[in-house]
Amino acid sequence: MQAISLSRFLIEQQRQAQALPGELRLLIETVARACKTISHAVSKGALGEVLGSLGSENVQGEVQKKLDVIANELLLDANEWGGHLAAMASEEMETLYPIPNRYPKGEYLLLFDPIDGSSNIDVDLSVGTIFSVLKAPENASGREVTEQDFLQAGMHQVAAGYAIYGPQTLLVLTIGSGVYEFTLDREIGSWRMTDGPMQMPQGNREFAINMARRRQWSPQIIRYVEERIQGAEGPLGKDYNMRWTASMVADVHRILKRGGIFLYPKDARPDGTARLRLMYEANPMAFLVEQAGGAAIDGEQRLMEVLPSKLHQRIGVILGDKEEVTSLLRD
Ligand code: AFP
Repeated sequence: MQAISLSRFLIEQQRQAQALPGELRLLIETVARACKTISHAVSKGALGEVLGSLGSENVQGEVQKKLDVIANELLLDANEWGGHLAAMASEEMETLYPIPNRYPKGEYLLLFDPIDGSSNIDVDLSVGTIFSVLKAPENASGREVTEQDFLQAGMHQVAAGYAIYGPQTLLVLTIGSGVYEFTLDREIGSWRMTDGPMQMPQGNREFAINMARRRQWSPQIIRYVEERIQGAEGPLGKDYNMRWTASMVADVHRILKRGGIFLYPKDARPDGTARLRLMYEANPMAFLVEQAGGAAIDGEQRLMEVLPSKLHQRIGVILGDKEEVTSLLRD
């Protein structure tokens, strides 16, 4: 039987026990459609004059790649008129993006990292788009949406997902009842379900961490990694493998498909800086990983219980194999 389309999947989810309100279905279809356009832009590379940097910096103080801005604009343009959103927020924009008054407003908040893994764009490695959906607070209707309305713990997400622009273009998403993967059929421009409900294989001895940052790690992380590098001769008596793609979407997708653990811990120094962003990187990935049977912590607590204090807040991220992640909480 031919793989079912994203539209059919969403309509069937909507029909089952009202698991999917119509406005949320429209939101997901709109984001999925924008990701098709982003995939097309990414795949053009130098021929589409989309590589390289703009010379500007985003709110994170990071050099903006042309595709960061192109993808950001595509997501804003695709979503602002549909009537399903109260506002949007993006890694590439300092403040929230209110829905223009000329368009109807809805009850959802959409947050996204338009291109995650930007440093990989110019060398043709996988990049992706990460998105998270929250409901706007009840009292937000009829007033201007504020940044405070976005500052909800990850457990309140109603949907999350990513597109990964690699050898295939995939969309992986959850609406709280399992994780489903769709592959873009470029011949007809349709997302077709190719996996799901996904359950992350447990016990795969593969860890993902940027080893060059070892001097910033806490003793707990140093011990965790050293024991795995010692392999069969070490205290664990088993060999481990390591991967690091510098694209969270690619690392998380590999973990969802074959297991393992991803670590980007916060620095152990007193200022405790971290790299990854809570609202539109850590939280959506934590939702997906938990829905696929894994675990996600910030180093001390469950990621999806962290109450955000700022829209672009950074946080330590350790996620994947439930046993591997919870072993860090025990140490
Ligand atoms: P960019 O989007 O700036 O390339 O950052 C990607 C990322 O946020 C995440 O996708 C990676 O896991 C992580 O940063 C890579 O960080 P390092 O460059 O320090 O390895």
